[in-house]
Amino acid sequence: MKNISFKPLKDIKRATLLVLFLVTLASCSDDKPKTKNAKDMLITGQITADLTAPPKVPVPIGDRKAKKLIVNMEILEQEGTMTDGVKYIYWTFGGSVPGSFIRTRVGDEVEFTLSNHPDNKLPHNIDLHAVTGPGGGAESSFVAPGHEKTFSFKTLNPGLYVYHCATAPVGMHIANGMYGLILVEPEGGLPPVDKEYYVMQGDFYTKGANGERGLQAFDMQKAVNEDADYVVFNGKVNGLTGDNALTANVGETVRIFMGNGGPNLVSSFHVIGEIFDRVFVEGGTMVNKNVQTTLIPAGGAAMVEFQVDVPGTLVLVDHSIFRAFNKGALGMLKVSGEEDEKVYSGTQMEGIYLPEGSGIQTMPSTATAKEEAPQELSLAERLNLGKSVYQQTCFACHQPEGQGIPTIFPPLAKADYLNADVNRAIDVVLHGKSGEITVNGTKYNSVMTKQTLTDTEIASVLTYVYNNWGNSKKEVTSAMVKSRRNAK
Ligand code: HEC
Ligand SMILES: [Cu+2]
Repeated sequence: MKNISFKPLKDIKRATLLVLFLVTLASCSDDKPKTKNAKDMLITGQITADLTAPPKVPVPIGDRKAKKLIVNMEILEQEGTMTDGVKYIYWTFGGSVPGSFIRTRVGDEVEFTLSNHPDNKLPHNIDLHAVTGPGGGAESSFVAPGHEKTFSFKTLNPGLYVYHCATAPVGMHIANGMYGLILVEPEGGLPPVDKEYYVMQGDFYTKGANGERGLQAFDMQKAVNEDADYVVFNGKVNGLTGDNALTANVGETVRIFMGNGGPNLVSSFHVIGEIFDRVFVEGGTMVNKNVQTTLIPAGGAAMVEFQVDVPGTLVLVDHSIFRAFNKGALGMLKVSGEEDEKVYSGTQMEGIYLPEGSGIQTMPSTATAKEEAPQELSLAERLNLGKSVYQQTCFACHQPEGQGIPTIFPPLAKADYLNADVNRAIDVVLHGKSGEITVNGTKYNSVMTKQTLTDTEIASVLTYVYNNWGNSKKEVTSAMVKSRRNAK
């Protein structure tokens, strides 16, 4: 079974021969999917690997011969931004999360030098899933701050592999961002495409809840409980949106080298508005076609390829969908070019895929609920009714204790905006609110939809809000709401 190439079949005779061959192959039990003789493949010369930070990847290997490939990687522990106002100390391979992309071919002899920057606090190492050998290199690469370690390995199996730190506590090192991808191209290289990108999902666990400001420490207990505060692409919320969005032109074929560092969660990787033409399942050799969502295990990867046919914004998500809209697992691929009404004729929308509440929400133009003659309730009655109104409507955005979600939903607890002007607060609930406002020193530029509530309900909910969470204890009556409603 040497040098078989699958050329288009020209006649029945060849087809019969092929069937016979396949039957023989299937019965050949010791067949290994390894590239033949990768172990003995000759090395011609030496080059230094060009490493890239995500979402970039190094240039394709093409048909270059197997070589000695020098890889120099430096570990850096550094502060970065998880999301607006939230900082995190990331531990990185090469200064990025995920770490630098390594591109090799089968038969390469990789000489890997791992250095641990002198300013770092901890020892680290690397376990490359592309290595055949105990620990994937972990033992040989264990390195203290200010030192470096070198080890060599031969790439035997083509595929897309995860690498990660494996220093105890292993989960913590991975949770802090210590993972990346190494691609081992098959003999002759991968089929050429127009655009290649590097994306990795990861889950993060912080002492504070999602969005809580300041420098957030790693939370071991939440990590053990697999209760992630952030699930993100390329190390942070909005790592692939806005200026960081991926790009392509209509007609181009895009290949995403998609990995999942975990440490805990598996990814149901999906691109809203596309179908994967080809998926190299689990980063291996098997190709599946016409796939909507592909599962990427923690510590696993896949190569997905698709041609983009129409302009617009495609949205990358983990289809465990709360992770996408509430924890950050959302990225964008902006496709420019000519419309093709044959393929898609709908309207283009992208804002709706921003975090919940800050995206496009139209202000309903229907009138708010009416009541014949607003009744005036006692303070106790208003507090009671107000609490239930709050728990049915307001709390979804402003949160159970009025604490809000930084930069998305302003707080109502100890809120200077609320306490400064009661009529303005009534107007917000009556008519909704959009545009920039500053609450307790933080800017919000979002949309609160008009609330469909009666005057009595509005009076009650505002009285409840004013009389809780350190607010000014004002009372709002139905008559006050009524006069604002009629004020125009
Ligand atoms: C769909 C989410 C949502 C719901 C539900 C909601 N709000 Fe808001 N609210 C917002 C957003 C967003 C803003 C800021 C609007 C802006 O940026 O201009 C806001 C602003 C406010 C403000 C002014 C800013 C502040 O923090 O003082 C008040 C008061 C307020 N909301 C009260 C309420 C009350 C009371 C309810 C329930 C009856 C409610 N909201 C329901 C999203 C919501
Ligand atoms: Cu480490």
